[in-house]
Amino acid sequence: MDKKVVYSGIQPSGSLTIGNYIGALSNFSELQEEYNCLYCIVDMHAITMPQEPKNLRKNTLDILSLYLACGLDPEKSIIYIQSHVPEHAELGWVLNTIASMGQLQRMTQFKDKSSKSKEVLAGILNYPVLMAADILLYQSAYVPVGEDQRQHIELTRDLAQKFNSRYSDTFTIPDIMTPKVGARIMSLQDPQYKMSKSDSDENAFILILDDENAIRRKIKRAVTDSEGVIRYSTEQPGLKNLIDIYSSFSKLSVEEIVEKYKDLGYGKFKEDLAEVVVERLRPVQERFNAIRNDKEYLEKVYTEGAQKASALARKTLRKVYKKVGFIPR
Ligand code: AQP
Repeated sequence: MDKKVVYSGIQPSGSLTIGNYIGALSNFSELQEEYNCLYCIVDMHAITMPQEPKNLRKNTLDILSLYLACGLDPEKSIIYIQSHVPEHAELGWVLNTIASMGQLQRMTQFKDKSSKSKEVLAGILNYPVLMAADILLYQSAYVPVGEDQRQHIELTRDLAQKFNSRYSDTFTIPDIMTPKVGARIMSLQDPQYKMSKSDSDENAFILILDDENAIRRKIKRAVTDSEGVIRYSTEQPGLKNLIDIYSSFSKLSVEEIVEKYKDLGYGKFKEDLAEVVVERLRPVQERFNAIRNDKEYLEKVYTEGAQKASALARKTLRKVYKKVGFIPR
């Protein structure tokens, strides 16, 4: 029997944070054995916020290199760049014709991002429809993403069900797949907001590619509280977030971490946490450095990836076009 399909993507809208790593990227490689996986670099999503073209190109190849550095294997998974597969935009258009404005305007990400921009662009509103197209094109069963994407996966399911009931069964209804710990890593400076790569305060996030000194400095400066006691509680959101990061980056459970540090101060806890993060990221950074300058290899990976993805995407799109009544060429 064919394996089920897993689909995920990351926007090249900046350098990746440990939030992106813990919530999504670090879970990708182990899924390769059990599922047919597609991992995309979603550059068409990235341009829904202004991007410097030179940076977009650099970030796209950085993420591709990070995918490979984190153990994604182009022999096992399809690794590609979204704009290389035009079927995403084509299915996105069809889905836009069944998506309701009200539902799109209720999306938290739309509300957050549009409240921060002077001009509200249509791309931000339509972002989740394109994301639904990404997922549905490949008949995906599971989508490994962080908790912040739950609402978008719900919308994807709604659009798939709407299309299936209007035109007969076409799309697999996907499920979200989130990690048990670390599905929502928060800002180190203001733990009521999620850690985001586009945060203007660089102390709010740790980048996967940050050097050792930066990692230690940012953890030292991370906001905690004046309680001075190591507990895992919503009343100490800064500390709770740091415990989540510790647990995700080590083999220790939240309970084991609390037990280990309960009589030690925040200083010792932060020092050890920094060590754990540095050591966990070191091999990823080393592999990244070895891959990033091999332009020929990167080009081979994304070219072959796009060919494989396109063949699968065409199959679904052909069905969709036929069902809505378009005349085949
Ligand atoms: N703070 C987070 N905790 C856990 N998971 C997270 N993800 C993002 N932030 C966190 C997950 O990372 C994957 C890729 O995200 P994305 O780049 O496609 O978009 P995003 O969710 O909008 O991420 P950012 O970092 O906040 O980007 P910007 O600042 O450009 O908007 C997704 O699986 C996401 O859940």
